[in-house]
Amino acid sequence: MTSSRSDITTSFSNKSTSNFSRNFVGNTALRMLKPEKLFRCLCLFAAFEAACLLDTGMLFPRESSSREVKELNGVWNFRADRSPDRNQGFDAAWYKSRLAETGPVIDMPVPASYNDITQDPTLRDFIGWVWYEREVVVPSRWIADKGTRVVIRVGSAHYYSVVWVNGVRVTEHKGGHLPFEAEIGALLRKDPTQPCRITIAVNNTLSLDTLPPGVIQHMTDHTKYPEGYFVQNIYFDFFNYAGIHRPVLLYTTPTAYVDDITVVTDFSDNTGLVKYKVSVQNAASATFKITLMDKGGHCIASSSEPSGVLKIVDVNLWWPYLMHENPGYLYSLEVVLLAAEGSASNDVYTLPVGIRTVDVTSTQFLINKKPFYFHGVNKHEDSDIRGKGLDWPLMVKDFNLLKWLGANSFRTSHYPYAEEILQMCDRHGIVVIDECPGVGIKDIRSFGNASLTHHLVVMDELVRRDKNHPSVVMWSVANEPAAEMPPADYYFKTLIKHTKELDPTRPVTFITDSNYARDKGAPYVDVICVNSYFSWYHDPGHPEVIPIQLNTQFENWYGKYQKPIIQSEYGADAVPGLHSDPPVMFTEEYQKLVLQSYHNVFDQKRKQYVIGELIWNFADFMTTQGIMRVVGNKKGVFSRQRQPKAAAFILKERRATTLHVTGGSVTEVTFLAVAIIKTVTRLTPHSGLREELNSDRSKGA
Ligand code: BDP
Repeated sequence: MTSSRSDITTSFSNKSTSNFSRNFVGNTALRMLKPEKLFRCLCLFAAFEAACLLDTGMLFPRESSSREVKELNGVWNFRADRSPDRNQGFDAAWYKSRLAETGPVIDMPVPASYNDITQDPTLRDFIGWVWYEREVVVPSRWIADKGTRVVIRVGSAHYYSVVWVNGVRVTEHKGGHLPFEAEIGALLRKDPTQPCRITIAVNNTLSLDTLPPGVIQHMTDHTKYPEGYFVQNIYFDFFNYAGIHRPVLLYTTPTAYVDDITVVTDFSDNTGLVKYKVSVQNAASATFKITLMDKGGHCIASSSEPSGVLKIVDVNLWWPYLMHENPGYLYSLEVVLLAAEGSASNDVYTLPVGIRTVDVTSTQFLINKKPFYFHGVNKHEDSDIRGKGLDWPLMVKDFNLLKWLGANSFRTSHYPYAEEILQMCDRHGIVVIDECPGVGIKDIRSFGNASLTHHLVVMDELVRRDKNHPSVVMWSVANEPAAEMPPADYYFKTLIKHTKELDPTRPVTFITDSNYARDKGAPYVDVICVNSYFSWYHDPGHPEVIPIQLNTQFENWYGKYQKPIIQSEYGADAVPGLHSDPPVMFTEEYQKLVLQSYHNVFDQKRKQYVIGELIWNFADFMTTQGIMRVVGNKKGVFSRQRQPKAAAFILKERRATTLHVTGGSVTEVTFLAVAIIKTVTRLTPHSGLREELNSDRSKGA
């Protein structure tokens, strides 16, 4: 298995070779490179050109000597538009005056989902427009200084948002989970005596071409439903939380400002390379001071070019947690856009930079050219009361629990997580598979042009936001789409190609639960990510089938594609405190047994081509009500309140003994299990397990 590995390595930083020379004329760092290093370096820059397809950047707002940030978190005024067509707010122009002047308002925290904040079930399940408002005191110097740009930024709101400042519409945005912003300085200056009143209307309605998709169903039988009754159908298994989920803030920049930075990193022996590209706005003739600093704040490389290569001698690479004694090493790239003569100020932006490479072979996932095994979890942004709202205590607790578990990675199932979370991953060396909200693409109409066009834009926005995080090692464009449907071929071909054009430096995947022989998207992915729930949705109560079924699953997928495989979901529900021996479904013992049975197979297959295991799920989470869910999904190894179930200790122990062992070099072997698996496999061929599974299973949604 190992002999051919290096021949077929796909380097995700080395793909495109066009158009590089014009970037580098006069680049001293590049001229200093030895000739044999030049080719790789130039290729990397070409990759970069491809990565910069978007017009404007979306840098995380950071304070600096030229930038101020004012957080608008706290209690906002709030009203749900309960009119039959949910349009009263627009008809009566609620944005034109104080919200309290057009009707009653209640207190609503930001950031938070609004659903679980009150005792009102109709607000918990509300579908349609809700209105948020607050007044802000803007520092007078921001207004007085015409050379200051003032920007409003919303970290994320579900799902369609319109923003007004003092009654003037300043921006709108389709889609949750990703940030959007608008410059409002000129507007504020029009009448500096007015307070700054911010109104944000947010609509959580999902349709066939939103991400995730959904369908509004109107119930017209008035013997069964009241007049105007409708429900939102969704095809995903988490509560459809809504509201302003991430911080809203104002920040400033000088008029001429750093709009975007892209970094791509590489290394050779002990020399690191940071290829960077800076783009600016409103600067006719920009001059720069670029400095790369180590952790101690010492300058280790510098340049005065808007793009170039910085060379780091004795580089400290960015390593995953538990793969190195000093994981998550970050340098700081300070970009100073020097003020043109006569203009007020420089712009300063500092970007954390981790130097690492990612490569995929037919059997391995390499980080810094070493095999990496995803000992990970799937998560949700989900907790009591705040729903999907960003919550610092919860975030820090979750990172402590990840480390306690010995987890080195997670997937952002099933949507992009807050940037603040990715920053923690960068710092702690937690590896991320970054997933877009392409979850629940089950209806054939969701493969149409409108859906695809929106999906491409969402990938633009996701890559633009997360491209510089060293922790992000792979993009996932969807979770469990109906990949056997005919239009899935064109859809995934286009989507994955587009994502690779945006970012040739990272592998691309989507998560499948389709039959290996009929999955139309799998040919285009770099890594096969497969979900299965043997002995749960299929053969419920029979964990003894796991070894044969899991083994068959892996052999089938690898046999067809010869690509490395991640078990991207596996698990079983356990209601904390329910016990039974012999184990039965929903008890802690059963959940333990399922995990152990999966692990035995992983430990065989990781010697060949299995490169990771992501438990479903890190913690219990809320879902739509339904006959399959007992106050939410209970597949967490922690409860929703983050207390461990018995299964958490299984993972902790497992990772304490096997974490350092990565693909191809596993030492501990359960020979007996191998023998049993082999025998049984020969006797019973695979029979389209997932199909049966799908027909057996109907979720709450
Ligand atoms: C998988 C889905 C995940 C569900 C899980 C389950 O990807 O969102 O929560 O099943 O049913 O198929 O627990």
